[in-house]
Amino acid sequence: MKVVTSGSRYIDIDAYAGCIAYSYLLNLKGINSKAVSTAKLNESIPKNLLELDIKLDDYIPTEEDEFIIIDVSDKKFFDSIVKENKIIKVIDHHTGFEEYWKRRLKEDSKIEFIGAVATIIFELYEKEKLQDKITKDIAYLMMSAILDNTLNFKAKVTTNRDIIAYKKLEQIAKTPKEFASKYFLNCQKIIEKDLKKSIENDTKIGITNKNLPNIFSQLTVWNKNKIFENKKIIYDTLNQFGNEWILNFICLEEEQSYMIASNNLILQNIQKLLNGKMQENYIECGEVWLRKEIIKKAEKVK
Ligand SMILES: [Mn+2]
Repeated sequence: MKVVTSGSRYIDIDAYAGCIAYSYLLNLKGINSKAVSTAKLNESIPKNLLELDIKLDDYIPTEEDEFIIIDVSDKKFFDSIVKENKIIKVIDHHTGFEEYWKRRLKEDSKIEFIGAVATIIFELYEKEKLQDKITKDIAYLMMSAILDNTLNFKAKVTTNRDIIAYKKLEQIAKTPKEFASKYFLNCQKIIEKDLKKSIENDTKIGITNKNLPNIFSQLTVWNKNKIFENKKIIYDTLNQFGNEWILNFICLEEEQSYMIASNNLILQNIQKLLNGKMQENYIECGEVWLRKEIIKKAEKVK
């Protein structure tokens, strides 16, 4: 049995869609395979996608199992079911371990720095000339993964390959134009239902850069209004972690980030870095920033 799996702590829609779509591809080729995960599913996988007919598989481990890892290549983060010496393939788009896997797995290591792992998997269907076998449900999953991981194509990690794969999947799924806003609004519903938990789940503690506070949180929504009206929850949630924090609040409808911080000194520093428009107690950035891009930029400042 080939077991297609991903990360350990939580997985996002890219990992979820990637495991299911790749396992489906193997089965189409006559290779017995399962998509398996023991991780928590995060806010990027809304209820309507979990309710599709195609899902993760149940799994009972056997000695013969071999593992295919999707959307992660750092061993520390592999799903607990993975047996290190039984890994036969890695498909990922994160940097850091590409040399190691290339040496160990040769052409079975497929680590490429593009917007979404779902894009790589769509291209593998094309390579096998099996793209006509992609079902609507699988197309929905892969489209959602590309939307999420590229932030609706606004993140700087987006490549032309992601855009092309999405367009082709759009034809397969025959989705209306507003598929993207609907997807993000569905994710937003989960966030609004438990804002505190959503913020906690994406708060990074231990940033070590003199231009940034130690606590750096991130939240992505389609429309900010409801959450913006109730900023108290944001302050209360992040104040639990410490008194110096910043939140990168990405609003995709407006195609920009808002920066909210525990004090104005932090906001002034971030404004020097990103050149946004300072408002009373937040910054309007005018463009979408990802936390990892902001950290990278802060590290370049002497
Ligand atoms: Mn990904």
